[in-house]
Amino acid sequence: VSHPLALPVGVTLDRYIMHRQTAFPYATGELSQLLRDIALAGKIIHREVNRAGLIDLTGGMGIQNVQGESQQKLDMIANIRFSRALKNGGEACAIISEEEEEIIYTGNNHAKYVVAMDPLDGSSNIDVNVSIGTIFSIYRRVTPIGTQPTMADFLQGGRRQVAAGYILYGSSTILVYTTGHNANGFTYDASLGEFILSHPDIQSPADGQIYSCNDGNLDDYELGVQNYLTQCRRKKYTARYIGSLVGDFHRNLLKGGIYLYPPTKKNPDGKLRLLYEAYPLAFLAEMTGCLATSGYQSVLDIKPFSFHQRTPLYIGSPVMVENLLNML
Ligand code: AHM
Ligand code: MG
Repeated sequence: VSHPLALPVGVTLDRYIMHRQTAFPYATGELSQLLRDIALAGKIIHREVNRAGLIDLTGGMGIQNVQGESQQKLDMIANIRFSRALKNGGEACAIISEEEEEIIYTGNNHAKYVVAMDPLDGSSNIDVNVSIGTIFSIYRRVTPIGTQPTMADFLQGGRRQVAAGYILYGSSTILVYTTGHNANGFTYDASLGEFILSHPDIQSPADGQIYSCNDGNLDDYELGVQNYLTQCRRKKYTARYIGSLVGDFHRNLLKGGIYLYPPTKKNPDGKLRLLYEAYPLAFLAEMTGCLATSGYQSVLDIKPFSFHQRTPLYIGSPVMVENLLNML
Protein backbone atom coordinates (compact mmCIF):
# COMPACT_ATOMS: atom_id res chain seq x y z
CA VAL A 1 0.00 0.00 0.00
CA SER A 2 2.07 2.90 -1.31
CA HIS A 3 -0.15 5.98 -1.17
CA PRO A 4 -0.59 7.31 2.39
CA LEU A 5 -4.35 7.38 1.88
CA ALA A 6 -4.51 4.01 0.20
CA LEU A 7 -6.49 1.07 1.52
CA PRO A 8 -6.29 -2.46 0.15
CA VAL A 9 -8.59 -3.50 -2.67
CA GLY A 10 -11.74 -5.11 -1.38
CA VAL A 11 -12.71 -2.46 1.19
CA THR A 12 -16.12 -0.94 0.80
CA LEU A 13 -16.67 2.62 -0.39
CA ASP A 14 -18.13 3.53 3.01
CA ARG A 15 -15.03 2.37 4.84
CA TYR A 16 -12.83 4.08 2.32
CA ILE A 17 -14.65 7.39 2.71
CA MET A 18 -14.49 7.09 6.50
CA HIS A 19 -10.78 6.35 6.34
CA ARG A 20 -10.18 9.37 4.12
CA GLN A 21 -12.10 11.58 6.44
CA THR A 22 -10.02 10.65 9.49
CA ALA A 23 -6.91 11.46 7.45
CA PHE A 24 -8.15 15.07 7.32
CA PRO A 25 -8.86 16.05 10.92
CA TYR A 26 -10.54 19.32 9.95
CA ALA A 27 -13.01 17.67 7.63
CA THR A 28 -16.51 17.94 8.98
CA GLY A 29 -17.86 14.94 7.13
CA GLU A 30 -20.34 16.79 4.93
CA LEU A 31 -18.48 16.05 1.71
CA SER A 32 -18.16 12.42 2.82
CA GLN A 33 -21.90 12.27 3.32
CA LEU A 34 -22.52 13.90 -0.06
CA LEU A 35 -20.33 11.27 -1.75
CA ARG A 36 -22.29 8.54 0.00
CA ASP A 37 -25.53 10.10 -1.24
CA ILE A 38 -24.16 10.09 -4.78
CA ALA A 39 -23.17 6.43 -4.40
CA LEU A 40 -26.69 5.66 -3.21
CA ALA A 41 -28.16 7.43 -6.23
CA GLY A 42 -25.77 5.36 -8.36
CA LYS A 43 -27.11 2.15 -6.85
CA ILE A 44 -30.67 3.22 -7.55
CA ILE A 45 -29.86 4.09 -11.17
CA HIS A 46 -27.95 0.82 -11.52
CA ARG A 47 -31.17 -0.93 -10.54
CA GLU A 48 -33.26 1.08 -12.99
CA VAL A 49 -30.78 0.58 -15.82
CA ASN A 50 -30.60 -3.14 -15.22
CA ARG A 51 -34.31 -3.70 -15.26
CA ALA A 52 -35.03 -1.17 -17.99
CA GLY A 53 -35.63 -3.78 -20.67
CA LEU A 54 -38.14 -5.58 -18.50
CA ILE A 55 -40.50 -2.85 -17.48
CA ASP A 56 -40.59 -0.73 -20.59
CA LEU A 57 -38.90 2.27 -19.03
CA THR A 58 -36.88 2.94 -22.13
CA GLY A 59 -37.97 4.67 -25.29
CA GLY A 60 -38.43 8.31 -26.15
CA MET A 61 -41.18 10.20 -24.41
CA GLY A 62 -41.61 12.35 -27.46
CA ILE A 63 -40.40 15.49 -25.70
CA GLN A 64 -37.08 17.28 -25.91
CA ASN A 65 -34.69 18.32 -23.16
CA VAL A 66 -33.31 21.85 -22.90
CA GLN A 67 -30.67 21.18 -25.55
CA GLY A 68 -33.35 20.12 -28.02
CA GLU A 69 -32.36 16.47 -27.93
CA SER A 70 -34.98 13.83 -27.54
CA GLN A 71 -35.16 12.86 -23.91
CA GLN A 72 -35.38 9.21 -23.06
CA LYS A 73 -37.53 7.99 -20.22
CA LEU A 74 -34.61 6.56 -18.33
CA ASP A 75 -32.79 9.93 -18.47
CA MET A 76 -35.72 11.51 -16.72
CA ILE A 77 -35.95 8.78 -14.15
CA ALA A 78 -32.24 9.09 -13.41
CA ASN A 79 -32.68 12.85 -13.12
CA ILE A 80 -35.51 12.48 -10.64
CA ARG A 81 -33.77 9.76 -8.62
CA PHE A 82 -30.53 11.65 -8.44
CA SER A 83 -32.12 14.96 -7.46
CA ARG A 84 -34.20 13.22 -4.83
CA ALA A 85 -31.19 11.42 -3.31
CA LEU A 86 -29.32 14.74 -3.08
CA LYS A 87 -32.33 16.58 -1.65
CA ASN A 88 -32.94 13.92 0.97
CA GLY A 89 -29.25 13.65 1.78
CA GLY A 90 -29.22 17.29 2.82
CA GLU A 91 -25.63 18.15 1.87
CA ALA A 92 -26.28 19.89 -1.47
CA CYS A 93 -28.05 23.27 -1.53
CA ALA A 94 -28.53 23.27 -5.30
CA ILE A 95 -28.11 21.11 -8.38
CA ILE A 96 -27.79 21.73 -12.07
CA SER A 97 -28.59 18.90 -14.45
CA GLU A 98 -28.29 18.32 -18.16
CA GLU A 99 -31.97 17.54 -18.12
CA GLU A 100 -33.12 20.87 -16.66
CA GLU A 101 -32.70 24.44 -17.83
CA GLU A 102 -32.58 26.14 -14.44
CA ILE A 103 -31.09 25.56 -10.99
CA ILE A 104 -32.80 22.88 -8.94
CA TYR A 105 -33.10 24.23 -5.39
CA THR A 106 -33.00 21.46 -2.84
CA GLY A 107 -34.36 23.62 -0.02
CA ASN A 108 -31.25 22.81 2.05
CA ASN A 109 -29.97 26.38 2.19
CA HIS A 110 -27.67 25.52 5.07
CA ALA A 111 -25.79 22.96 2.98
CA LYS A 112 -22.27 23.83 1.85
CA TYR A 113 -22.10 22.18 -1.57
CA VAL A 114 -23.58 22.39 -5.05
CA VAL A 115 -23.61 19.56 -7.59
CA ALA A 116 -23.53 19.74 -11.40
CA MET A 117 -24.55 16.46 -13.02
CA ASP A 118 -25.46 14.59 -16.13
CA PRO A 119 -27.67 11.96 -14.55
CA LEU A 120 -27.57 9.60 -17.53
CA ASP A 121 -25.16 10.32 -20.34
CA GLY A 122 -25.04 8.44 -23.63
CA SER A 123 -28.74 8.73 -24.30
CA SER A 124 -28.53 7.15 -27.74
CA ASN A 125 -27.37 3.92 -26.07
CA ILE A 126 -30.14 3.56 -23.51
CA ASP A 127 -32.59 1.74 -25.75
CA VAL A 128 -30.06 -0.71 -27.08
CA ASN A 129 -28.47 -2.11 -23.95
CA VAL A 130 -25.11 -0.41 -24.39
CA SER A 131 -23.05 1.18 -21.58
CA ILE A 132 -24.21 4.53 -20.22
CA GLY A 133 -23.03 6.66 -17.32
CA THR A 134 -23.65 9.32 -14.70
CA ILE A 135 -21.23 12.25 -14.38
CA PHE A 136 -21.00 14.59 -11.39
CA SER A 137 -19.01 17.59 -10.23
CA ILE A 138 -19.05 19.18 -6.76
CA TYR A 139 -18.21 22.72 -5.63
CA ARG A 140 -18.18 24.36 -2.23
CA ARG A 141 -20.69 27.19 -2.50
CA VAL A 142 -19.41 30.77 -2.59
CA THR A 143 -22.67 32.41 -1.49
CA PRO A 144 -23.26 32.69 2.27
CA ILE A 145 -24.61 29.62 4.06
CA GLY A 146 -28.27 30.02 4.84
CA THR A 147 -29.06 32.08 1.72
CA GLN A 148 -30.50 30.93 -1.58
CA PRO A 149 -27.69 29.57 -3.82
CA THR A 150 -27.08 31.37 -7.12
CA MET A 151 -25.43 30.90 -10.51
CA ALA A 152 -22.15 32.06 -9.01
CA ASP A 153 -21.95 28.88 -6.96
CA PHE A 154 -21.76 26.86 -10.18
CA LEU A 155 -19.71 29.20 -12.36
CA GLN A 156 -16.50 29.00 -10.34
CA GLY A 157 -14.32 27.27 -12.95
CA GLY A 158 -13.02 23.73 -13.23
CA ARG A 159 -10.11 24.21 -10.86
CA ARG A 160 -12.49 24.98 -8.01
CA GLN A 161 -14.12 21.54 -8.12
CA VAL A 162 -13.73 19.80 -4.75
CA ALA A 163 -14.74 16.40 -6.07
CA ALA A 164 -15.85 14.86 -9.35
CA GLY A 165 -16.49 11.48 -10.86
CA TYR A 166 -18.68 9.16 -12.82
CA ILE A 167 -20.61 5.95 -12.52
CA LEU A 168 -20.39 3.66 -15.53
CA TYR A 169 -23.21 1.18 -15.98
CA GLY A 170 -21.34 -1.32 -18.13
CA SER A 171 -20.60 -5.02 -18.00
CA SER A 172 -20.32 -4.13 -14.33
CA THR A 173 -21.15 -0.87 -12.59
CA ILE A 174 -18.16 1.14 -11.42
CA LEU A 175 -17.87 4.44 -9.55
CA VAL A 176 -14.68 6.40 -10.19
CA TYR A 177 -14.11 9.65 -8.30
CA THR A 178 -11.53 12.07 -7.02
CA THR A 179 -11.45 14.61 -4.23
CA GLY A 180 -8.31 16.16 -5.67
CA HIS A 181 -5.69 13.82 -4.18
CA ASN A 182 -5.90 10.76 -6.37
CA ALA A 183 -8.60 8.81 -8.23
CA ASN A 184 -10.09 5.50 -7.20
CA GLY A 185 -12.55 3.07 -8.77
CA PHE A 186 -15.15 1.08 -6.85
CA THR A 187 -16.96 -1.79 -8.56
CA TYR A 188 -20.52 -2.44 -7.48
CA ASP A 189 -21.31 -5.82 -5.97
CA ALA A 190 -25.06 -6.02 -6.39
CA SER A 191 -25.36 -9.08 -4.16
CA LEU A 192 -23.87 -7.10 -1.26
CA GLY A 193 -25.30 -3.74 -2.31
CA GLU A 194 -21.82 -2.24 -1.87
CA PHE A 195 -19.25 -0.47 -4.01
CA ILE A 196 -15.92 -2.27 -3.46
CA LEU A 197 -12.50 -0.69 -4.04
CA SER A 198 -11.26 -2.42 -7.19
CA HIS A 199 -9.08 0.21 -8.88
CA PRO A 200 -7.01 2.01 -6.23
CA ASP A 201 -5.01 5.11 -7.14
CA ILE A 202 -5.64 4.91 -10.88
CA GLN A 203 -2.73 5.99 -13.07
CA SER A 204 -3.28 6.02 -16.79
CA PRO A 205 -0.60 4.89 -19.27
CA ALA A 206 1.39 7.84 -20.65
CA ASP A 207 0.75 6.73 -24.22
CA GLY A 208 -1.88 4.61 -25.92
CA GLN A 209 -3.08 3.17 -29.20
CA ILE A 210 -6.83 3.70 -29.10
CA TYR A 211 -8.63 6.67 -30.67
CA SER A 212 -12.30 7.40 -30.08
CA CYS A 213 -14.37 9.81 -32.15
CA ASN A 214 -17.46 9.88 -34.33
CA ASP A 215 -15.91 9.07 -37.69
CA GLY A 216 -19.09 10.10 -39.49
CA ASN A 217 -18.26 13.72 -38.66
CA LEU A 218 -14.77 13.51 -40.16
CA ASP A 219 -15.41 15.99 -42.99
CA ASP A 220 -16.46 18.60 -40.44
CA TYR A 221 -13.28 18.34 -38.39
CA GLU A 222 -10.59 20.95 -38.74
CA LEU A 223 -7.59 19.92 -40.82
CA GLY A 224 -5.29 19.35 -37.84
CA VAL A 225 -7.70 16.83 -36.35
CA GLN A 226 -8.13 15.11 -39.70
CA ASN A 227 -4.36 14.85 -40.06
CA TYR A 228 -4.04 13.45 -36.57
CA LEU A 229 -6.64 10.78 -37.33
CA THR A 230 -4.86 9.90 -40.57
CA GLN A 231 -1.71 9.43 -38.52
CA CYS A 232 -3.59 7.15 -36.10
CA ARG A 233 -4.68 4.99 -39.02
CA ARG A 234 -1.17 4.89 -40.50
CA LYS A 235 0.13 3.69 -37.16
CA LYS A 236 -2.58 1.00 -37.15
CA TYR A 237 -4.08 2.28 -33.94
CA THR A 238 -7.39 0.82 -32.82
CA ALA A 239 -10.64 2.77 -33.38
CA ARG A 240 -13.13 2.37 -30.52
CA TYR A 241 -16.20 4.56 -30.12
CA ILE A 242 -19.23 3.69 -28.04
CA GLY A 243 -20.91 7.09 -28.15
CA SER A 244 -21.09 7.09 -24.36
CA LEU A 245 -18.51 9.54 -23.11
CA VAL A 246 -18.17 7.80 -19.74
CA GLY A 247 -17.54 4.40 -21.34
CA ASP A 248 -15.12 5.74 -23.93
CA PHE A 249 -13.26 7.77 -21.31
CA HIS A 250 -13.08 4.87 -18.85
CA ARG A 251 -11.68 2.44 -21.41
CA ASN A 252 -9.06 4.90 -22.58
CA LEU A 253 -8.17 5.78 -18.99
CA LEU A 254 -7.35 2.16 -18.19
CA LYS A 255 -5.86 1.09 -21.53
CA GLY A 256 -4.37 4.30 -22.91
CA GLY A 257 -6.13 6.24 -25.63
CA ILE A 258 -7.62 9.54 -26.75
CA TYR A 259 -11.24 10.67 -26.99
CA LEU A 260 -12.06 13.48 -29.43
CA TYR A 261 -15.21 15.55 -29.85
CA PRO A 262 -14.15 18.44 -32.12
CA PRO A 263 -16.41 21.24 -33.33
CA THR A 264 -18.75 20.18 -36.16
CA LYS A 265 -21.16 22.02 -38.44
CA LYS A 266 -24.01 20.94 -36.21
CA ASN A 267 -22.16 21.78 -33.00
CA PRO A 268 -19.69 24.56 -33.81
CA ASP A 269 -18.67 24.88 -30.14
CA GLY A 270 -18.35 21.13 -29.72
CA LYS A 271 -21.12 18.95 -28.40
CA LEU A 272 -20.13 18.23 -24.84
CA ARG A 273 -21.17 20.32 -21.89
CA LEU A 274 -18.47 22.06 -19.89
CA LEU A 275 -19.90 21.99 -16.39
CA TYR A 276 -21.12 18.43 -16.05
CA GLU A 277 -19.25 16.53 -18.78
CA ALA A 278 -15.90 18.12 -19.60
CA TYR A 279 -14.88 19.64 -16.24
CA PRO A 280 -15.40 16.53 -14.10
CA LEU A 281 -13.65 14.24 -16.56
CA ALA A 282 -10.84 16.77 -16.98
CA PHE A 283 -10.40 16.85 -13.19
CA LEU A 284 -10.17 13.05 -13.13
CA ALA A 285 -7.84 13.16 -16.12
CA GLU A 286 -5.39 15.44 -14.34
CA MET A 287 -5.46 13.19 -11.25
CA THR A 288 -4.59 10.12 -13.29
CA GLY A 289 -1.84 11.59 -15.47
CA CYS A 290 -4.00 12.33 -18.52
CA LEU A 291 -4.61 15.62 -20.32
CA ALA A 292 -7.84 17.37 -21.29
CA THR A 293 -7.91 20.28 -23.71
CA SER A 294 -10.33 22.22 -25.87
CA GLY A 295 -7.58 22.57 -28.47
CA TYR A 296 -6.83 26.07 -27.18
CA GLN A 297 -6.48 25.62 -23.46
CA SER A 298 -6.68 23.14 -20.67
CA VAL A 299 -10.34 22.29 -20.08
CA LEU A 300 -10.09 23.17 -16.39
CA ASP A 301 -9.01 26.71 -17.36
CA ILE A 302 -11.97 27.42 -19.64
CA LYS A 303 -14.03 30.26 -18.22
CA PRO A 304 -17.60 29.23 -17.48
CA PHE A 305 -20.38 31.67 -18.33
CA SER A 306 -23.50 29.56 -18.52
CA PHE A 307 -24.82 26.27 -17.15
CA HIS A 308 -25.17 24.41 -20.42
CA GLN A 309 -22.21 25.83 -22.30
CA ARG A 310 -20.38 23.47 -24.65
CA THR A 311 -16.74 22.88 -25.43
CA PRO A 312 -14.67 20.88 -27.89
CA LEU A 313 -12.99 18.06 -25.97
CA TYR A 314 -9.77 16.15 -26.52
CA ILE A 315 -8.98 13.99 -23.53
CA GLY A 316 -6.75 11.03 -22.76
CA SER A 317 -3.17 9.82 -22.65
CA PRO A 318 -0.77 12.77 -22.41
CA VAL A 319 1.51 11.71 -25.27
CA MET A 320 -1.45 11.36 -27.61
CA VAL A 321 -3.05 14.66 -26.59
CA GLU A 322 0.28 16.51 -26.96
CA ASN A 323 0.71 14.92 -30.34
CA LEU A 324 -2.70 16.12 -31.44
CA LEU A 325 -2.06 19.63 -30.08
CA ASN A 326 1.11 19.84 -32.19
CA MET A 327 -0.99 19.23 -35.28
CA LEU A 328 -3.78 21.72 -34.52
P1 AHM B 1 -25.99 13.10 -24.40
O1 AHM B 1 -25.67 13.91 -23.18
O2 AHM B 1 -27.18 13.57 -25.13
O3 AHM B 1 -26.04 11.63 -24.09
O4 AHM B 1 -24.77 13.35 -25.42
C1 AHM B 1 -23.47 13.15 -24.98
C2 AHM B 1 -22.91 11.99 -25.73
C3 AHM B 1 -21.61 11.49 -25.20
O5 AHM B 1 -21.76 10.54 -24.20
C4 AHM B 1 -21.00 10.89 -26.42
O6 AHM B 1 -19.62 10.81 -26.33
C5 AHM B 1 -21.45 11.78 -27.51
O7 AHM B 1 -22.63 12.40 -27.05
C6 AHM B 1 -21.77 11.04 -28.77
O8 AHM B 1 -22.21 11.93 -29.73
P2 AHM B 1 -22.40 11.51 -31.25
O9 AHM B 1 -23.57 10.62 -31.29
O10 AHM B 1 -22.61 12.81 -31.95
O11 AHM B 1 -21.13 10.85 -31.69
MG1 MG C 1 -24.70 14.10 -21.58
